[in-house]
Amino acid sequence: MFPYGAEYGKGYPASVVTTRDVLDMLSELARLTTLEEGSPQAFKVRAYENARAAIEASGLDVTKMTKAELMEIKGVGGATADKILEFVSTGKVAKLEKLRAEYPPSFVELARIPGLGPKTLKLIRSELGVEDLDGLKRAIAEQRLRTLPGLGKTSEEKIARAIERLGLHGKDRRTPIGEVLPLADSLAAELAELPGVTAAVPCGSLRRFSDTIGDVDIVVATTDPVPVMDHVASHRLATEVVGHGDTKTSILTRSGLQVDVRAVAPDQFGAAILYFTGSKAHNIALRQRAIDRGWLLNEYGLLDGEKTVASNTEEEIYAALDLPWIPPPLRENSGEIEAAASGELPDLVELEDIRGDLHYHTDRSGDGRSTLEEMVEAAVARGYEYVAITDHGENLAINGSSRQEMLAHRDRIREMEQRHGIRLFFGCELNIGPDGSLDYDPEFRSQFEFCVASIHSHFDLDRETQTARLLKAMADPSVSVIGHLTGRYIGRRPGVELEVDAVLEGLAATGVALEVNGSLDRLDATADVIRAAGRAGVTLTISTDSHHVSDLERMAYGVEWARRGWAARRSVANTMPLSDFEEWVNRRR
Ligand code: DGT
Ligand code: CA
Ligand code: CA
Ligand code: ZN
Repeated sequence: MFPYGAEYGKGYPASVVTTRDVLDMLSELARLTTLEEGSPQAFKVRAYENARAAIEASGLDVTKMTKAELMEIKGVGGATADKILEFVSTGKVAKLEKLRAEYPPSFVELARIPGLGPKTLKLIRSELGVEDLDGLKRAIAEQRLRTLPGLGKTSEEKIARAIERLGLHGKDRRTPIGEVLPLADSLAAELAELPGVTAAVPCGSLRRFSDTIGDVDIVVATTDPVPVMDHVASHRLATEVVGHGDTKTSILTRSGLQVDVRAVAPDQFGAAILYFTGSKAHNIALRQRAIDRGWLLNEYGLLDGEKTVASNTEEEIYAALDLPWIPPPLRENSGEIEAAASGELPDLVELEDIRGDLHYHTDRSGDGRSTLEEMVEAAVARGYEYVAITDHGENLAINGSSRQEMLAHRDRIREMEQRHGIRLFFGCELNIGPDGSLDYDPEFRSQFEFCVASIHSHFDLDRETQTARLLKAMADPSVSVIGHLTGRYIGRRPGVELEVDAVLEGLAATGVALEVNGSLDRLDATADVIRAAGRAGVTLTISTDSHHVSDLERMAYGVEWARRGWAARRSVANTMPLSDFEEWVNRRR
């Protein structure tokens, strides 16, 4: 059902540590270590993150390796190897347990708020006794934050605004999809392996590919529900069992995320996943269509009195209601049922349509972690016809490249193009300055064959200035696409404010494309903006912003997100065959 998922956790007995668990452990270790102050910590964080990425990219099972074997994986150091060994043999890592005790999830959550670095967090904790969001809100309401050294009225107000804009609401907080998807996919894959189970699918907002998730809803088709329920209730992810029944079990994970698992009979699976995928508004509208036909629609089936009209698959239920199957990302009752009824659903883009990636870094960028050759080989392995290599321009001081470095890079790119038989566009990710200016100069920029232009700083400028900034950048003839439109990080950084209509008008007029960024942390532009872009006739690109070979799989997320924005196949530039794509790129130059 999901385009992704197959690569995620293969399923594992609850008592045995898998490579996926090791990856999760390293992520958590990195995340919690960030909260510790000081530069050696930053070094450690990077070591954990690099090790995690290297292990994931290697595809190796690290649970049966010796220390020497672990350290043979490029990117895994001795200290990290020790932690992996400790985890595999005991199921725990002492260092992580210590960090968990020091930083409970309700405190960790505060680190998402811009302006609250480790130092400030430590201070508000020790001086004001702030332990969670509610405590922080209270301290702000009482104007106590501004009394601390290094803080003031301005930073207090800024933090208050960030809390509001991020929609952090304590108990009913929503979790960014990137923190939920791997866990839900791997749990579903695990349940699918249990005896009697024929299918297990994450439904709810996750299947609709919402960018934030309230809770996880997994539906399991099985002839034997009790072992499934017991398995979930005793799962190592569960820190609390909220409910444990014959057909429904709910647990809380350590971070406070609720997971509901429901078991249904295989012949009612279609009706159940339809119901639990929602959205509620979509369900209500569908139910009305059933009522109009004298029927009833619920989680057990489409019913005509005692008789079942359809229940096995979603397709059968939609068909009985005179509708084609509606893809889950569209199910928000925002016109999809009417469009489906009149045969006007968009011809949505699919993963198989994608012929190349257009936002792609190598270790030429300071934050890139795979070499050019590794990145090119990975693109070839995915069957791409073309890739735009877009390392950062010189203005991003730490990550950027000088003119000489870029020209040398171009030679290497040409060489790789020859060696690997794939069209490589010599490109750049230009940084958009606060006034809309770009890296290098017009003449130097004209040497690039494909440029993404993106905002990487000055997120607080007012709406008018931000809009003017983007309009100026897109007017430059070297620019083919605006990257990650607002610069948001889901749940962490709200992104710039824009006059969206003016920006879309500008894109349509200049022929510059709008990027759909497949990084689960970004998913930028938002789905509403993507949909509006379609109406305005703006061309899209779907890209991964890869910094490592393991990032290429984000293309599936980018496509799913574009579908949530109703993106039609023909509106996406990187579905074009190479010759058409070259023509499209050169139109502006
Ligand atoms: P979330 O968890 O807030 O991110 O959003 P959802 O959509 O996953 O919502 P959730 O978990 O409350 O419920 C999952 C699905 O179950 C929802 O999308 C539709 C269905 N559902 C839940 N409550 C109702 C209801 O009262 N009426 C109808 N028709 N459907 C419901
Ligand atoms: Ca849910
Ligand atoms: Ca739920
Ligand atoms: Zn980038």
